[in-house]
Amino acid sequence: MKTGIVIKSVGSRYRVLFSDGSTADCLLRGKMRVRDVQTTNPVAVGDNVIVDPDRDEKTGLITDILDRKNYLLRKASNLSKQSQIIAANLDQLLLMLTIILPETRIEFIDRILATAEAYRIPASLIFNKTDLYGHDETMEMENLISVYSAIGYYCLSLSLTKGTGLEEMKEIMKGKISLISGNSGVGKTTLLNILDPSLKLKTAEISDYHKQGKHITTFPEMHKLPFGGFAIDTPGIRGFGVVDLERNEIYHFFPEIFKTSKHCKYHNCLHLDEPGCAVRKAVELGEINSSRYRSYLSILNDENTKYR
Ligand SMILES: Nc1nc2c(ncn2[C@@H]2O[C@H](COP(=O)(O)OP(=O)(O)O)[C@@H](O)[C@H]2O)c(=O)[nH]1
Ligand SMILES: [Mg+2]
Ligand SMILES: [Zn+2]
Repeated sequence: MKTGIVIKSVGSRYRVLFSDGSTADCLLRGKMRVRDVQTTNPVAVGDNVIVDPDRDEKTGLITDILDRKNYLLRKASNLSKQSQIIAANLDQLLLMLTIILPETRIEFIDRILATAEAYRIPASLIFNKTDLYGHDETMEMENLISVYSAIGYYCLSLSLTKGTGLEEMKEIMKGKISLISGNSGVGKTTLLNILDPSLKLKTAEISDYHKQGKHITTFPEMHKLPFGGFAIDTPGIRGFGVVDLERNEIYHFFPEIFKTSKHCKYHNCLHLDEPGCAVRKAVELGEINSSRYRSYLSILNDENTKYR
């Protein structure tokens, strides 16, 4: 028996990396107890698994999954009740975004951050393509950096084309399992290729964005970084729904709203139009950013948000 970490799913097989650097493509043992029947994939990248290797050690059977520190889910499809585990045991989520080409919507940022909070995964904001920014874009980035750092999110600006910010980027990724998320076209794959030139992953031309289908079912792959740690790219994943939340729980995942909510008159305040709501007051006073509050309302009122 050996312990390893799942780095890729290949059909019904899972590629497992062992501490000596070797890998094996493994099937799940038929009788393996699967804890969560609501997911389409019982094993995901980042899972630590016990493997019973075959003779040649190139294949084997996964006989058990070790307890997960955390995991991220997305709904398998809009109609499905099932969800897919995107990845497990994440140390951090790095949300890559760009002010232009493409423009990243604030609500998209806040949805991803709230999801990370819900799954207790520390998140940082990585602003890429700064080489394309003029005065207005730079101002907008600085504004977002001040909003999000005040809440407690680490922010970094980057130009992968010029290489600025790259050393800081390596520093925060070193020795950790990082999920790189963000809209298509922001530079996620470019980053991985720079961190490990041997990967030679395919990057997309900007004109290709619209060609990307809505229901790409590719599974994420985990790449070992030459300086230690792993990075998971999320191709075709446009965002992850905030799944399995109570309606009155959403604001827990907006740290600054949660903090202020302790001063609301009613303990079950949803911060809509209840009397004595400290959150609304803080928004009026500019202590809570109004776009963050709008994102909160939008998640709360989104019929696609699945409530328990
Ligand atoms: N100008 C500029 N272009 C970049 C930068 N980083 C990536 N790109 C380009 O943006 C496009 C999309 O990058 P890609 O890595 O495929 O994005 P992904 O969809 O997030 O994986 C490619 O043409 C890259 O060459 C950057 O810092 N500046
Ligand atoms: Mg990509
Ligand atoms: Zn309130």
